[in-house]
Amino acid sequence: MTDSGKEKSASRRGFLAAAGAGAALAAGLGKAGAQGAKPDPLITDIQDWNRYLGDGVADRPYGKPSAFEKNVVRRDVEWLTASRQSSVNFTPLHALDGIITPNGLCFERHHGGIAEIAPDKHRLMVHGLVEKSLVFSLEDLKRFPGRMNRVFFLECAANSGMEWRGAQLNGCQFTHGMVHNVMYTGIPLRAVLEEAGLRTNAKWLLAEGADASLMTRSIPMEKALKDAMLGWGMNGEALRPEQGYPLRLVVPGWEGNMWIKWLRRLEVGDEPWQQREETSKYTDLLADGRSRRFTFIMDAKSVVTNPSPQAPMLAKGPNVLSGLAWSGRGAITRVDVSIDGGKNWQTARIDGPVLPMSLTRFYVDFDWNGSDLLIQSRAMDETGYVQPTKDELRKARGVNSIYHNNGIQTWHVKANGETENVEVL
Ligand SMILES: Nc1nc2c(c(=O)[nH]1)N[C@H]1C(S)=C(S)[C@@H](COP(=O)(O)O)O[C@H]1N2
Ligand SMILES: [Mo]
Repeated sequence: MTDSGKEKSASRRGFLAAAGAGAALAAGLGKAGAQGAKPDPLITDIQDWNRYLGDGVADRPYGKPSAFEKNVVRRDVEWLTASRQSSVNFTPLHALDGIITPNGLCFERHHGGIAEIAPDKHRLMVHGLVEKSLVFSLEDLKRFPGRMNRVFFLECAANSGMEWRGAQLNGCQFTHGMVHNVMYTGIPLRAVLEEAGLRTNAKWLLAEGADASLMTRSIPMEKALKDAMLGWGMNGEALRPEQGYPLRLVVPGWEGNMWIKWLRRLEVGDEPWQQREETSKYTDLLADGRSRRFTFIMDAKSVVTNPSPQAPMLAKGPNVLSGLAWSGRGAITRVDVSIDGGKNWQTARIDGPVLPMSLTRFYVDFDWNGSDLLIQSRAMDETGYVQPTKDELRKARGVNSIYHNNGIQTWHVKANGETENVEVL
């Protein structure tokens, strides 16, 4: 990206030559390898794993990542994870690729800790403005027709919330890691509502969790009937306890708080309930003291995950810039990347499935000549919405809020490869 096309193809050849020197050398192709230095000769010696038998299948009934991946974990920020009354950790976005978040790495946000629920003791009640109140077991729900599998992102409205007043946390795990993207298995929420029979004045739905926080949110009936799901599966297996086992509400494209975990009750009503989580919390206080009401949809957003503060640039020459884009209004249509703080932009290459309301992966293959970079990405979605700058957002909303910060992120790559969270003024 910084070099001419001629230089680019020359050094690309150099890299391929080094990589072709032997499969056993591949592991040594870190920092030095990409620059063409000789790999450590010891790596070509016969190793223990080549000499001794490994574990058998009985040793690992449920597989775990390699011990060498032990740093790829959810992390929290000490001052943000005060207690079990309110806790949050973050997805290690900088260490992942593709669009699916592995189940054990999905960020968690709990308002009363993790409920450990025996599935045979769990029930879902549907009542209120319905023809007949119903109570379902999990097995009842699994017998409903119309089972479906859908990939959706879930983003907490507070994601990037610490960045409203300026660059704050050093790592995309912390600035953008309150998002995950998995394939849900379940049934349309519509199916159980229709089974109960909606009365004509049924306009809103209250969803309640079975955890200690009794999390409750009001959801417009229109959304509930359109694409919301009752989900029990996550990437092919049961939901994890952290994600609401055995049943959670899936509200595609809408703020994470509405995706009630450990879902136990659905009440049908004719107006919103004005619960704590939709009045004093999860509303955006504007500069003039008024609040935006019901900011349900997560607007288009993107972030460069590599390089980023926890994944700095390791070598000059060929590099793969990578990132994620998503929109609560539909599919991502384009992502632009800048390396000069937003003066010039180029369109990134999108790879992998492009699904509505799902994380979407983008890449820019480029050569780094060792100069300072100010890296940004800008997402566009199928409604024509363009991700704004942080200053544009501040002009419209002030800096009181912590929610719905989808402004453009800047990473400063220094000559030594170190990468920092900054803002371009
Ligand atoms: N029952 C219940 N549902 C809940 C919560 C909770 O604390 N209890 N937290 C909400 C919030 S604020 C978010 S952002 C998402 C987080 O989902 P996750 O833990 O799967 O990432 O769940 C939502 N659903
Ligand atoms: Mo949240």
